[in-house]
Amino acid sequence: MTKNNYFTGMVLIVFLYVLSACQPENRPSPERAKDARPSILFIVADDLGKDVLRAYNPAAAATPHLDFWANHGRKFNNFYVTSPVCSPSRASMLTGYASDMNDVDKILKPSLAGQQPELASNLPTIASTLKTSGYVTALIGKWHLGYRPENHPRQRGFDLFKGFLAGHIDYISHVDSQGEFGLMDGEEAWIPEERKHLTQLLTDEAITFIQQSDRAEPYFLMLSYATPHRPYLLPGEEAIFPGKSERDKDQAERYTAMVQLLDEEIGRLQAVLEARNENTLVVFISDNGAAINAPTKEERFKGKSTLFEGGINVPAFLYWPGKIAATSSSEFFSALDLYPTFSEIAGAQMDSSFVYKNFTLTDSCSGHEALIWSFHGVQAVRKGSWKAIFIPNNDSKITQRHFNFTSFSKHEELAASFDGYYPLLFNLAADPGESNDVALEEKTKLQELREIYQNSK
Ligand SMILES: [Ca+2]
Repeated sequence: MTKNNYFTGMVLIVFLYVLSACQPENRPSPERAKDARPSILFIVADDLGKDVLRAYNPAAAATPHLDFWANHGRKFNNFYVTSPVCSPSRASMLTGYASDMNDVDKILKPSLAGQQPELASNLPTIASTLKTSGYVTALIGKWHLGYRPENHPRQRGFDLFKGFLAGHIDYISHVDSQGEFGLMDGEEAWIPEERKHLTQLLTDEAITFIQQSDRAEPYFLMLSYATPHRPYLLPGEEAIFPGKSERDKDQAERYTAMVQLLDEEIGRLQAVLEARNENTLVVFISDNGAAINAPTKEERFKGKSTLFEGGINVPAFLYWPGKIAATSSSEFFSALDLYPTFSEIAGAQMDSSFVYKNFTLTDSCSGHEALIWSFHGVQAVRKGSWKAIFIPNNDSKITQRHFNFTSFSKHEELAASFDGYYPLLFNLAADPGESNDVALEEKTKLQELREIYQNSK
């Protein structure tokens, strides 16, 4: 077992260790009539940070449509994804297993198609589980969990797929970074009747899908936007792919404009859902934190691809009128809780070996007692207000990213006590931005968090 495998192998075990004893209330039983079950609209944004939504940051530009769902549903203030980048995070969302089990611990690049481990073939996805349970399932938008034919979305539980396999395509030309046209309808090329901005095109498809549903069977629609992932392009602008370089100027402003575009498109969806007035659960999350938007360079580099809060603590909310009251939770929840949540709501039969089946996001229970992460050898633990990050002593890009552009010191004097890792420690109650490393002052607390990690073996 390689060192990386060794550490990612602990992730699942630790989630087991920290699992809270939540008692579900009023769960639907599998015997319910099919048409009584809600349809599920699962929307995933790409690289969307919390700070650009007014619902999380009063100083942000207004995002009225997303804020409506957040403020009229269950808003999570500490919802964590399992990874600070796209593919591993999405693999966990769909399977309920961390990367040690789902096999995806790195970004799946189209340039390495067929050469990297893809989504584990032995695991059901939420789509296949709900499909077996009688749901009509669809993925509209980004996949990013494999390029092999056996890992095509239609082979992993989705009745319908209209979208793209890569991490991102040009919003205007719909060509990926390799110069290949990216849009697919099932296994075929998807040539839209009208060339639109990708965000608008995906919304159009989602609306068509929802309007064509006849309610004889509920649906599970994963609407997987690329927005606001780079390249930052707005409707009416010229394409970048193929052949051109991304614009360097005004990246933060352009990112914010992409968020505004996403919010407008959410507004279109909301109008359709409201008009149909059906029993529909909406779940909205981001796959990881922001890549660029931050007022300072240091904060910017504490986002995507790092285990700082900016990389893994994401916007997340459930909206289910008449079922879930407007509440806000600061307990710890995880993207691993999505699979059991959707399965419970659908009354679907989960795999008998699935370990999180008594824990769902709609229950009025406390969250996880603690959470851990492992990403490219960097490890993190959160318990209560404390968060520790253990950074290996190597020169990898990910490792260095945790020190580059930040003011943190490598605690050489502590490394011997922490298996050679450089520790950082933050008290998030007093320091939510993780600016004040107190590893040297709080060695006992640091050791406690280290033991949570180690005891998970
Ligand atoms: Ca992402």
